[in-house]
Amino acid sequence: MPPFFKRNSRLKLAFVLLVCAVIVCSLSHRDYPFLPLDIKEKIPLRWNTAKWRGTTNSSYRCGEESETDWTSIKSNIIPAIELDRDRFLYPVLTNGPNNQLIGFRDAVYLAIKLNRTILLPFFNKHRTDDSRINTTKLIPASQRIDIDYISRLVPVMANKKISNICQKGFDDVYLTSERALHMARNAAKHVGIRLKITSKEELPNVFPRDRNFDALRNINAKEISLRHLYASQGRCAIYSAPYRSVGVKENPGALRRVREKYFNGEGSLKDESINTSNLSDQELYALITMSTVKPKFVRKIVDGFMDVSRLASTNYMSVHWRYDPADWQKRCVKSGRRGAVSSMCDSATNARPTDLASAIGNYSKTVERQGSIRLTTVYFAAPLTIQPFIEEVKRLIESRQEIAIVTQSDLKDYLTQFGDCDVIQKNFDDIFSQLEMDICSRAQVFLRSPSSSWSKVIISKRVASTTTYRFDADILSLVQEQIERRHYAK
Ligand SMILES: Nc1nc2c(ncn2[C@@H]2O[C@H](COP(=O)(O)OP(=O)(O)O)[C@@H](O)[C@H]2O)c(=O)[nH]1
Ligand SMILES: [Mg+2]
Repeated sequence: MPPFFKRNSRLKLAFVLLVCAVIVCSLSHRDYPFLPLDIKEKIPLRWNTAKWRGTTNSSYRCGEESETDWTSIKSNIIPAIELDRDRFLYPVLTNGPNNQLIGFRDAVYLAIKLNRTILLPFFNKHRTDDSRINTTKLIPASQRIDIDYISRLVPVMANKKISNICQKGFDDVYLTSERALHMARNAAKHVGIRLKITSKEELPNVFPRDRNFDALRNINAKEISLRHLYASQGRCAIYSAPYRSVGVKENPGALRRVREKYFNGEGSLKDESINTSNLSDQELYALITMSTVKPKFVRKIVDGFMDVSRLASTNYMSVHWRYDPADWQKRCVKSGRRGAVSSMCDSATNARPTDLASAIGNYSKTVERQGSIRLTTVYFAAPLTIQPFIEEVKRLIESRQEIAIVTQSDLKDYLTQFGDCDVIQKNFDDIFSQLEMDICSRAQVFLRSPSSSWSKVIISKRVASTTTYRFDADILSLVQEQIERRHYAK
């Protein structure tokens, strides 16, 4: 410190304050803390290492430190569709996990049409997920999709690269509705990247500018329309709240055509480049749907569970019952419900465990009669918030001794072997839901819950598979028949 400070304490204080002010200024210049980037892209399991505690069917173990192997992806995978690797799209996903997945697919579609590389986003835990409170709400992309699969289709960048790639800020904000601007601002804060401000209006560079724009209603999937709507050349664009926002969605015919032409028997893309001008918009969307599959660790855990529970060696029917009071049924208490929602609410709220047990038992007999498929077991999936309801259905089905039943209590037992696996414990509900989806999607018959994206994602997967599932049906209608029978029997 200069000698004259020793004599003058006021000057000394002023000097200290000045130094503090400089430090504060330089920190705030960073705009936002680099929060989620501290979350490592962990994948729970490792493969081809020691056998797990002597189990015979698996050669994997908990691998806290294992991360997406980007070096291997870069050196071994050439994407079927090449995109500009110098311009990027960062999707901001919204609502429940399967809405996010569909939103991610929309974002990949837009990225292809705009010739941009996808920066992998974070996904979010569902609002009923208890672990949001103790740990984090964020889920790295590698815990929701298989990064190898999407990398075979298009080039994608690791989330952590965003601080380098977009360090000067997001040039443009692509909106799906006016509400999405607020979400883009929040997401930008989270990843620590500012939205560039246009000089005159002090607003971010927003596309489209029409305040009444709503992508759900007025969008056209054609490339020319999308390029016109999101007409900007900036390096980094943030795409806020995609969900059914590109004017195209899964189509059964397109899924089948694409599977036959571009995928091999195991369901991975053939190793050849794809010229997108030879594809219809629906076929392109089908390619994306089939390239966004569950992560490998989810599939591996399910392989193990299927063996232990004997589902793998039986003909089983899976049932998804989505209608929990804690989440789905909330829409039923809103005033003014009409039409389809109203009648679904009536069935969902009146359904008793006996209705489900009878509906499941009767339908398995119908399948046997009409399709000569003897179903010996049911896998019954439902949100963790209605465990007592599930257990009651299980008890009733077991007491009738017509068909065996496996539920989440069996899956939970199986998962106790991963008790020391931190990633699984911290994201238990999220991973559990994905495991149940995978179990449901492999069944010989699937009874879906209408209005649920959880069910819808499974249906697309089944439509795209090499098997034709003739007996897939809607559980709510089957249950409604039982409610009516009960009513008229009074
Ligand atoms: N474990 C489990 N969770 C479920 C099931 N159905 C719904 N959930 C929970 O509810 C969420 C559903 O949210 P979302 O993916 O938006 O699907 P949607 O609300 O049905 O359209 C999931 O993420 C789970 O947390 C189920 O059958 N099993
Ligand atoms: Mg939802």
